[in-house]
Amino acid sequence: MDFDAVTKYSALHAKPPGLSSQYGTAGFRTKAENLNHTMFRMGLLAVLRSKQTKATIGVMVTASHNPEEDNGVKLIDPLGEMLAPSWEEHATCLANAEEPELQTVLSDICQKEAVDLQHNAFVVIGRDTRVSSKKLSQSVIDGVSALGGRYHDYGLVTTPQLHYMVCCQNTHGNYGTATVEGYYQKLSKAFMQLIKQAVSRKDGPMHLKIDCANGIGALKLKEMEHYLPECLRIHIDNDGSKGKLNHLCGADFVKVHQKPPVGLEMKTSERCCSFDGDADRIVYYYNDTTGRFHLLDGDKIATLISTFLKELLVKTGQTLTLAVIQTAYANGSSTRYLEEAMKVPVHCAKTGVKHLHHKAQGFDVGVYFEANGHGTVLFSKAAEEKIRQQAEHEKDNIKREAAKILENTIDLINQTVGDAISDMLVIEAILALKNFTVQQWDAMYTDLPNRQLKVKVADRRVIDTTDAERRAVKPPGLQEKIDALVKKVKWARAFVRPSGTEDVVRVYAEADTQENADKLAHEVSLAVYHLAGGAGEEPKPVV
Ligand code: 16G
Ligand code: MG
Repeated sequence: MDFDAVTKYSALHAKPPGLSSQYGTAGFRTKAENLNHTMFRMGLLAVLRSKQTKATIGVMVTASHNPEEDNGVKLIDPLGEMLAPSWEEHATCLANAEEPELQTVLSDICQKEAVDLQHNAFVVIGRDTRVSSKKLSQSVIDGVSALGGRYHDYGLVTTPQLHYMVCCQNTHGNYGTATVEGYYQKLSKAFMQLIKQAVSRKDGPMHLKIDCANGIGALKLKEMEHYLPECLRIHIDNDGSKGKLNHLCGADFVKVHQKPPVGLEMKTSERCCSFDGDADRIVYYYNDTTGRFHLLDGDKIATLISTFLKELLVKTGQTLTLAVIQTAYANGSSTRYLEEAMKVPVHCAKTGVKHLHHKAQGFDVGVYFEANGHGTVLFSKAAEEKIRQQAEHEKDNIKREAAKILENTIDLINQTVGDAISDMLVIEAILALKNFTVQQWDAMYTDLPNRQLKVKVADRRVIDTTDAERRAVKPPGLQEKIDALVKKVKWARAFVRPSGTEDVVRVYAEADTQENADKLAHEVSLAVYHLAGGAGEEPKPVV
């Protein structure tokens, strides 16, 4: 390893002494002005990871739904999945090493992970539309070059597009062609195959309004529009020409505030959706005839997709395992509907894509979605093979047709990670095939009213949880207090967890009425404030 080159280049991306950060749930995320050294070092780390795995590694520069001033970076592992947890620790060590320690930390990683320094490294890089992203991705490139790695800069891409590229590169084109055109072609072809049947019985085109959070999703959708069939008319709003990134818009805003984004004009019953800033989340919504806003979040999406897949699996006669993976944030109604009405097994994972993804890998067909709209479907290799075989060779017409629909669904889904563009096309195809309006989809079950709050505490690590974050084991007395509060309210459920992306404790409560959910969330917030070292003012009731 040419340490001299590393030292020389590192001086150009020097770490401000004392500054420390952590590779969190979705990589590093902080003010863009403090990220130069982190980016350079993640370029270095990507080279080491590439040499160790003997595969292409991805580096994405984005801070997703955070405000424009922030930025962030995450590494993508060989099959397009999140970076392995042991390497997250290396990432944190490397990012926090003071300049003179840099070489030692790099050597330690090489030794611990038995990195073959002779092996060539290849890194692919992508970035979102933030003003700071261009320069920061250049810092990543400098890091890759300092260690003699080769790279390809995909420039402006959505996060899931870069995950897709990594998977394509490492499967030698089996997953798809590693270009944005390859991505558009793969998805649009599968989409057209899927909706063929539906189109013949539809009267007019399907219309969908899309709030792109003034982010990368708008650019990429505009490119993709030319590949999509006439029957799907998309109307892109918040395309970045006027508004600020993620400001009063985007999937996170709509989900948290349970109201429509600014910058999108919604007519009664019109089907609309929102992407987040890097287009890996999506939520749907509409206004009913009384003007009431209805949100169809990740839980509703998981329900629609898993119901569709289950019906098809039954038709094929294949005995494949299907499960839905949710987090503690999943609305209680969705879990009940899936288990009781649909007879689909549901599992709960800790918050964060990597946890859900990992759990979903344990099934032939694993549907995972966070309530916030991040999710996808994983098909085991064996299941995929069986379905493709059946689609080609099955004699029974009904079974073969069902297998073909499944096959096209597999090709339409981005199995590497949640993908707003891919998820949107899957949802549109399912609605068309089932001849469902957004209202019919919404009516599958009714969400329990719920409320999310944040509480500031001196140190959020005093809270420790178990049972996929549904119960607090620390500080003493907190869970007992929550249990007592929950007991008083009908259909209630509540939990608290330290955020992995912000310096706060998150509180979730659901109950029979909005009033009760708000009250319960507030009371639980007070319990956190008093038992877990609350900072600043006492939490106020929800108004
Ligand atoms: C990140 C995660 C998301 C999770 C959220 C929770 C990825 C790619 N993203 O955005 O899955 O829901 O963090 O944030 O893993 P919190 O810990 O602040 O509640
Ligand atoms: Mg995102």
